[in-house]
Amino acid sequence: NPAVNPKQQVAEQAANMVENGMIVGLGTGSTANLFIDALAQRSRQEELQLRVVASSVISHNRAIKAGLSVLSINQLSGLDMYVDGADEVSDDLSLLKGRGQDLVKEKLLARHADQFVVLVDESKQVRQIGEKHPIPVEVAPDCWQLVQAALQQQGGQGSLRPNAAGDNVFYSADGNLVLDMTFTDITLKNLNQLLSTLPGVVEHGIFYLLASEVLIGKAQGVIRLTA
Ligand code: DER
Repeated sequence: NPAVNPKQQVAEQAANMVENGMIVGLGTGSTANLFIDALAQRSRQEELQLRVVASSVISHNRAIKAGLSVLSINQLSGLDMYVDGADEVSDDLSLLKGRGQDLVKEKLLARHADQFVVLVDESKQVRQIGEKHPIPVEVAPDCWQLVQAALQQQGGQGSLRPNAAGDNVFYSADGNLVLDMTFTDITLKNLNQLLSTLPGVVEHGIFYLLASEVLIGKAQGVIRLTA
């Protein structure tokens, strides 16, 4: 039904991919919220036996309110599926994430899930990751200048993310600072390698070849990209 909001369409399609008995990871953001609500509705209608685990407090609370059976991350040794939005998606299914504040748990659940399903509308499609937004680099608070200097040596430019009010720095859900950085003349593969191995970097927003599929909601329907 093309009249339905494209993000709602992909949320419902992802909810229909969930199998009875699964442990499902819940992302964070407006699209993840639509998925949580669609999954809860389907679970009620079909009396599914599901357990869910959230990447943020806000998604945890939304799932409880929706009547889903919620686990904590420390109870998990694995999960069947993780469903989340993204800020940018490229054709090879690499993603930019982390414009929110829950990047650490989002990537943790994405990496350890058997299946990582990404929900976007076409506004998130880019030819190259980093095209529309800086790369979030989440750093342990004391390390931000050393990390910034190391990234500047690699051609990076950027600064600490300010808070919403603009009168302080932004702190993530895990109490870290975030450097929003732009880079030129470096491949995504090499940038992922640099950011994944630099001491002081807790997490970063490049999800290099992590997604198993991406559902893109468009006016004329849903496009499904698979790895
Ligand atoms: O923080 C993130 O990485 C989220 O995926 C988020 O930025 C996407 O949010 P949206 O679904 O509200 O666009």
